Amino acid sequence: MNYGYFDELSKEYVINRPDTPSPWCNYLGSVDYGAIISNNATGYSFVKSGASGRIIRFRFNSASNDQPGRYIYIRDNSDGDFWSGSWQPVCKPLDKYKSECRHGTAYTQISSSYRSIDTTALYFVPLDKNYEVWQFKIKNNGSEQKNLSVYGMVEFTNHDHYENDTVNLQYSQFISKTYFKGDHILQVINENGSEASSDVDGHCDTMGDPSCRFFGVAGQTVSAFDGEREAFLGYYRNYGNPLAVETGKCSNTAAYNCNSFGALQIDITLAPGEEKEMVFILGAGNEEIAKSVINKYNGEAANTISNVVNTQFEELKKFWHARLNNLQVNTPDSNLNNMVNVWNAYQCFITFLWSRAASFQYCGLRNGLGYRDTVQDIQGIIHLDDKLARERLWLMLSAQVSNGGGLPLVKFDHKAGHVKTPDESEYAKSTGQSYYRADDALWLFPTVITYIKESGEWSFIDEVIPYADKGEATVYNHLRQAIQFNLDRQGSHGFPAGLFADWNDCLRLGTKGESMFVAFQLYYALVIFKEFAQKKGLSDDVKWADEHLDRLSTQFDQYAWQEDQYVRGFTEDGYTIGAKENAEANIWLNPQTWSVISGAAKGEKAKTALNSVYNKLNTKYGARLFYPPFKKYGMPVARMVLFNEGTKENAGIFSQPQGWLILAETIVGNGNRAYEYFTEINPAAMNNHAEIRKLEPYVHGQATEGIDTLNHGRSHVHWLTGTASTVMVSLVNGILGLQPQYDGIKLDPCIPSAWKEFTMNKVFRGKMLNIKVENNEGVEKGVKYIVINGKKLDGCYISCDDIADTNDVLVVMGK
Ligand code: IFM
Repeated sequence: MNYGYFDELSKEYVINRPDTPSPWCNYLGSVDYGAIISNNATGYSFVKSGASGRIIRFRFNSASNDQPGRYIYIRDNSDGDFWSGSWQPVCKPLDKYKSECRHGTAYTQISSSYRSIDTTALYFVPLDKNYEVWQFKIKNNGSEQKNLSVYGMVEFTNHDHYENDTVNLQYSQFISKTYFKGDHILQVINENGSEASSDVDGHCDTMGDPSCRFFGVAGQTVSAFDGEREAFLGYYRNYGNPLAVETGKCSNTAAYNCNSFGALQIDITLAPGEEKEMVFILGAGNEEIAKSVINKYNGEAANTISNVVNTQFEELKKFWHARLNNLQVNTPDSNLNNMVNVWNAYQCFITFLWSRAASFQYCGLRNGLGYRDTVQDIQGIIHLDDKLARERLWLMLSAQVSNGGGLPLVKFDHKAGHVKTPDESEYAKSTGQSYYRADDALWLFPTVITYIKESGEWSFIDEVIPYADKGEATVYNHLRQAIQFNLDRQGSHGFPAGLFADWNDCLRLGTKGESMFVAFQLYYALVIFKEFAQKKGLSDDVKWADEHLDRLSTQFDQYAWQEDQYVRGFTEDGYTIGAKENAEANIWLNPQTWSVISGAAKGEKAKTALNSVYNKLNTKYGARLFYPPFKKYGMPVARMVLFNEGTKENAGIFSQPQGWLILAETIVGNGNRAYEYFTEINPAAMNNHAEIRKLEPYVHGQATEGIDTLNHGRSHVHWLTGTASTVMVSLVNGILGLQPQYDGIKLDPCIPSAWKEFTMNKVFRGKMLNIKVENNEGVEKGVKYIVINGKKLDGCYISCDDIADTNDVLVVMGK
C-alpha cells in the first residue's frame, strides 16, 4: 500500500493520503529552536531541549493518534460546518476532504481542499531564529462569497520541563498564565519569579526565572481569542470538536491556574476566487520580542507577508539544498538516489544535530550527547559538510577522558578540562552514568581518518585538544590513548573487555568478559593508527601497532574463529557467546562484518564469514543481529533476553549494523550482495508496502521486526538512529566508491553487475567532480582506468594535482 511518493526535483516526499500507518514526521528548526511535525500537523516544539525547554505539549503514545499539534481550523459560518487544514484533528471523510503533505528539508507544507475552499499551511523555522512560522493561505474556489472563521491554536506546556508539565499538576498549573495582547497571546511562566525565588521545592527547572512564549498572527486582525484550553475545547470534548469552533466564537478567556493555551480566531470573507493570507507565529520570548517578530510580517504593502516569508523560506531551502548538493547521484535505482541525494543525507544531519534527543519516541530527557552515537553520527555528514563535522569532532575529542575512554554522556554544557569522570560519583549523579563503555573512544578512528581525508587537513592530527578531565594532547596522542584504554582492560584470552557495554547496549560483559566486536574495533584502530604513524614517520609507533596487530590476528584464529564464523565474545566465567554449539544466539552479525571492515579477516576467511551471514541471518527485510533469539538460555550479561524474540537486540533486524554489512560486502567485492542488502532495508524501496513497514518510507528506523515476531518487516523508532550514518557511509564509500585520500581521491565503486552506467556530482575540497561511471563489462568491482579532463589514468586513483575547479571524470569499470 502506498501513501505518497518522492518528488525528486523538489527534494520533497509527498503524502497524498493522510491516514498513514503511523505519524510520518519531519524535523524543522535548529538546535536552538527545534520542532517536529507529522503529516497531520501533530508534534511539538522546544527551545534547546525537548525535555526541559518544551513549548508545545504532546501526548506520547496516546491512543489512536498522537496529539496535539499545530492545528488550524476553518469554519464555514453559513452553516457551521468546520474542518482542519490538516486532516487531523477533525478528520473529515476522505471522499470529500482532500489533503497533501509535502515534507521537505526543514519545512512541511500541508494543503487541504474541502467545500471549494483550498488551504495551504507552510510550517518552518526561519534560519537562526527561535520561533516558527505557519504561513496560512486560504482561497475560495467556489462561486459564492464565503463567511469563514479561521482558528490557529497551540497547546502550551505549563512548565518548561516535560515531566513536570505532564505529571506535577499541583505545581505546574499554578505558575503559568496567559494574556491577550492584541495580535498575540502571551504565556508567562513564573511571572513572579526571579533568581531570588529560585528552585521552589526543587520543582522548577527554570530556577524560578520567568519564561515567556507567544502565539500571534500577522496579516489579519484577531476577532477573539482563548488563552485557556478548556475555554477553547470545552469539557468532555477533544480536538476534533472544539467548543469554540463548533459555536463559532472564542470566549476571550485568559488562563490563570489552569492550562495555558493559544487560540486566535480570525473572521474573514472571501469573494469567489479570492485568496487571503496570514502567518501564525509561535516562539519563545516576551511581549517586546513577540511584537517585533510579528511586526516584521505586518508591513504596509499588501504582499509583505508573502515577501518576508518567501525570502526566509528560500534562504532556508538554499541553505539545506546547498549542503545536499555537495553529492548528487543518478543511478539506475531512483530509490537509492532519493536516499543519497535527499533523505538519508537529511536524516544524517538531523541525527547529527539532535542526537537521540527528541522524536515521537523520545522526549529528549537525555541532557547531553551519547559518546558513541555522536562520533558515529559525524561520519554521516563529513562528505557534505566537513567544517560542521570538524567542530563536533573537536568537541568529542575534548570529551575523551585522559585515561583514553569516552565520557558516556557529554553534557550540553561540557567544559573540557573540568569534567568529572565516570570514576567519580559526581559524574554519575549528574548524568546517571557511572561506567565506561568499551567501544566509545574507538569510534574516533574511522571518524578522524574520514574527516582528514575528506577535508585534506592532515595538520588536524597535530592539533592539541584538551581531555575532558585534565591535560591535553594532540589528536594523534588522543588516539593512541584510546587504544591504550582497551589494552589496559583485557580478559583472559587477551581480547578487550566488554565493560558496561560495547556497541550493543544489552551486552554487559564487565571487566573480564571479552567482546569480539571491540576486539575488531581495536584491530581497526591499530590499522588506522599505524597509517598515521607511518605518515608521520614514527617507526617506534608503527612497530608498537604491528606487534598488537600480529598478536590480535593470532588470537582471532586461535580463539574466535569457528569453522565458518567468528564468535561474539567470552563471559567472565568462560562461556563463549556466539559459539556454533550454543542452543541460542549461535551466530552473530557484528563480529562477521567487523572482522572484514577492520581488515582482520582477509581473503577466503572474510568471504566465508559473510557467507555465513547470508545463509544464516538474512531475511527479506535485512539481516538479524543474531540467531536464534534468546528465550530459555539467557545469561545475566545478555540483557536483550528481556525483549520479545525477534525484536531489537534480541535477534531483531537492528538497522544500524545493516550499514556495516553492506560496507563489508563492498570490501570483499560483492556488489550484487551489497545492493541486495541495501534494497532489503532501503525505506524508499518499501514505499509501496507501507502497511508492512509502518514507518516513514523516507527515513531509517532503529529496528525491524525479525521472523520470530507476529509482524515481520514492521519497523520501529523513526529518525534518530545511528543507521542514518552507517548506511550513508556504506553507500557513499562502499557502493558508490567515493573514497577520499590524503592527496587525492579513489573512485572504486562496488555495484550490482546489472548497472551499466551511473553519474555522480561530488564537491571535493571545493572542486566539482562530474563523474560518469561506465560498466559495459557488467562487473561488480574493479576500475580499468579513469579519464579526467581528457587525461587517462590507470587504476582508480586521482591525485589532487589533476583536479581543476570543475572536472569531467569518466570511470571505466571492468576486469
Ligand atoms: O549502540 C546502541 C546505541 O548507542 C543506542 N541504541 C542502541 C544501539 C545498540 O544497542
